[in-house]
Amino acid sequence: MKTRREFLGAGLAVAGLAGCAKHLPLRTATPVAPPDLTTGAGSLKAHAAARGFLYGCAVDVGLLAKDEAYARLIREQANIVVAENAMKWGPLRPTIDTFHFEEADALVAFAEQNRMKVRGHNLCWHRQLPAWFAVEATTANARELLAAHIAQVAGRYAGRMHSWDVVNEAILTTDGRADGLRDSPWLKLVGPDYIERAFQAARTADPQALLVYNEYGIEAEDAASETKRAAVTVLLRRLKARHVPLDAVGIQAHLTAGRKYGAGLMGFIAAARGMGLQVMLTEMDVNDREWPADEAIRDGVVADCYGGFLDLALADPAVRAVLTWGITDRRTWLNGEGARPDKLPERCLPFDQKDAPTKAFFAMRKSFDQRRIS
Ligand code: 9MR
Repeated sequence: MKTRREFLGAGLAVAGLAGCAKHLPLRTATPVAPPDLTTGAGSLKAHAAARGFLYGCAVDVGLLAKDEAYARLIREQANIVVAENAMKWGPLRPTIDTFHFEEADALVAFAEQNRMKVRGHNLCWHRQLPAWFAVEATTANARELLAAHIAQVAGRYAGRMHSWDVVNEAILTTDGRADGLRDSPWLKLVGPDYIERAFQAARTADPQALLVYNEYGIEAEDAASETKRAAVTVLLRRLKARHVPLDAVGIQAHLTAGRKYGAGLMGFIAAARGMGLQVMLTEMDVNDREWPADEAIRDGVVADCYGGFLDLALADPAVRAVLTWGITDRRTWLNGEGARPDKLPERCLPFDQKDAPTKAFFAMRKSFDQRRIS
């Protein structure tokens, strides 16, 4: 992919080689190079902004530091970023009293230098807890550990964050509890009110950031998603009824090409809107692992899935941000956890292994353009 500048540069070089362009009759003037249609005014962020919402992506902060092409792609396309891992407990806090803020700080600095917004992910989750947690967190200290962690981490970036995923993935109905809560370490150590404690601590630490409950597995038209959506809706209602400082719900949107998305998703978004919540698609990608190796087939179904899902979700004005979980197929979690049986790399993001825009990029942009603005 040539950048706009490279294209313009190439055009000027051609004009220079042709020489004396000003003496040529207008009809035969050196043709101007075609505009680069996927950056600048053609970027995902520009098309999203024109329809009143944000587009961005999760960032591998280690890669950002050493790979200029990756950094450029993010600068060109995103106006909001989130650390894929750097702000989680595990990477951030290798011992109970040591914090490694370098990568998290670097992402916030990158965003500010490039006038992007930043999301924080996340303050309370059952995964990627540091190894010491299982040994040192107890029913006696867990409340204070959670509150102090949130005060320190959200407090460090106070006033600079667009939003924080305060609690991530707290519902798992198959754990069998009547309230649908996942049997997580936080539930075991603090009790079911760990969720509202986390939100209260986050509001105190950063009164400006939007506070988000973020969840997966609530997107599809199937029984498992329906059950989980119902449980998440009950949780959100309960938090609102108790005046917990909750501003938004994040729908992760890890999608599967070929699966049906529809009325259930729309009902969930409308219910959130009815509670006064914003909605963000926080981790969108489309896995192609149920499809054969043929690349044209995979690219087609992945693009259709992006387009169809975004056409649905963006029809609701509560949806204010769309983030993909990565931006180039060079860096996706989908080649690790639950990779394709044939181990071929997934073709799941708006840019391919060579950082060229995929069919999914164009499908996304088309859906963005179709959004009605009120
Ligand atoms: O993409 C992340 C991957 O690099 C980590 O190894 C993994 C560890 O659990 O987490 C991935 O991100 C997850 C996100 O934090 C929460 N929602 C699901 C994402 C994919 O697993």
